[in-house]
Amino acid sequence: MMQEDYMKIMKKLLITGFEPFDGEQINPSWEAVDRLLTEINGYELVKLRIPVAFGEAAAKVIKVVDEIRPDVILCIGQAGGRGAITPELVGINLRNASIPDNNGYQPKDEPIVEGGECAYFSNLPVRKIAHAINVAGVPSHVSYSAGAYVCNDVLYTLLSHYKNTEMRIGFIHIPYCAEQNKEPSMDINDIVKGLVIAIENI
Ligand code: PCA
Repeated sequence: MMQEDYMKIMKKLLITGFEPFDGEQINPSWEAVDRLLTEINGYELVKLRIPVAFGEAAAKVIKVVDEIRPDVILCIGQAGGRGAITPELVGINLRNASIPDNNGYQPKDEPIVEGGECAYFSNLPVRKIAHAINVAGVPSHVSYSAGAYVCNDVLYTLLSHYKNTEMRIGFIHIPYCAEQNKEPSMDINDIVKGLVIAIENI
């Protein structure tokens, strides 16, 4: 009985990471999500691995949101070339891919939602999150562009889909991890540490 009461007051956070893409064997976003404890800052974490596929990735998130009704959705993705953990401020209504997604689809200058708003801001406190991660010694700053590939597709689609709800939605890009032998990279433990701090500050 007590256990049930306790479970009822736990808030739920759906956290997603991506499958590998672009010839990589791993995606550090999923590696980091997989390593997180399942309870942080009063949130029960539900972890979901999503495909690097336009449309499909966001649809999978929405399906699980409908099932589990989380309070927060936090999506994580790899941003090769970045050296810091970067909470994204904005999702834009644009698909433009320099490489095909994992279904072989490579859109060029297409809207995500035909006739939709140009952009939506994340409603997570991205500055507070970036600051807190930095203070803990892990490089972090706010990003003003999640790109126009699948990560932005997921962020924009979720912000658009839940725009008139209480749903809190954020996206954090992370660097390559050391195992991928690409630069710049970040130790997976620092990536995990950064994500924990992010969850502590949402
Ligand atoms: N990064 C890509 C998609 C999947 C991922 O991890 C992006 O930044 O769009």
